[in-house]
Amino acid sequence: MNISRRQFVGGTALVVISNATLPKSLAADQAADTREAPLIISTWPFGKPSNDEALKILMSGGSNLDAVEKGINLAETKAPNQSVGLGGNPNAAGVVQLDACIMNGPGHQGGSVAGVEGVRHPISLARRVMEKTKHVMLIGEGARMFAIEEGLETIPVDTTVAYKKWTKERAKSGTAGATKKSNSHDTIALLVLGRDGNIAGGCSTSGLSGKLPGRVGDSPILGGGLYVDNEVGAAGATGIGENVMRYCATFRIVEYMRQGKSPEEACLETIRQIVRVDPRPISELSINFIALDKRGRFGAAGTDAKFQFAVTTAKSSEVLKNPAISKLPGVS
Ligand code: SD4
Repeated sequence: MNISRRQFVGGTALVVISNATLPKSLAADQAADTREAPLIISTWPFGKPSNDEALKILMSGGSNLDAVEKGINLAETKAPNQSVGLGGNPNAAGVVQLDACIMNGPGHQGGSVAGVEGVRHPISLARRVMEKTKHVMLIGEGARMFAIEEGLETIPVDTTVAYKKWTKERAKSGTAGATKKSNSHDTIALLVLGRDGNIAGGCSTSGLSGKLPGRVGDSPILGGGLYVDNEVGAAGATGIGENVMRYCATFRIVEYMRQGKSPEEACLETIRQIVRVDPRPISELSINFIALDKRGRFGAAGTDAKFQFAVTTAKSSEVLKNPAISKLPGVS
């Protein structure tokens, strides 16, 4: 990506920094044709504390997978967002159903859980599926039972804070459900290029608010919300899952990088392709991507002007604005 023209955001306040004052570390990372690792990128400003946690894990000798899991665990517990973990948005029936997946570059391993209720850390559950079963994906009650078997933290579904909040809101507004336009969506996708040159990634969400019970989005789908290929790079997604998973969008991004495109250009080209084919106007697609490659380059692009992502290296940790918005047709 053309880092020299990017706008940076610090904390919650928006700060536009001139070219001359861009953080040298990130600019240098991007200019170098050699790998700068570790490199961690994630979706949204609330990804930054997760990146920082992941970096801490890596620096203290943890594995790339540990960094992904523990980083995302933080968002699942603490982040000031409404759509990761049990504090996330409930479905149309007022129940929080969580989706997550994880991939490890070496061995091309993947694990995933979908529509799981009452499990504090779905990313940890996805990792257990990957490491402890012969399967890739568990859903619903089966996934919950496996979480209990594995000793992961679970809570009774109908006593979640979110459930109470949701029912209160529903009483106030009269309606809440899948027929109403979703009003909020945030998901953490977090990608790690480790010092060993290997890549890992994860994605965790409660999905779109007011989704139909049983609806599964892109976030637990390998090639949808997340894709890792250890030969090339990795990509993650946030936005309206239906508009991501129909196109295997993160898989496409990685394949574009395999063909030589930079991470940003790979994200952009994937969006352009979707925009060409999809009957929806670009302003309604809500598809946002992050990517990194094996060389230590990163990039992002999205159709949402408000999309932001966090980038962390040993030298700096930043929240960046959607850098490519102006490079897409018809986006304002
Ligand atoms: C989903 N992609 O369930 C997720 C939601 C999301 O920002 O990313 N929101 O469709």
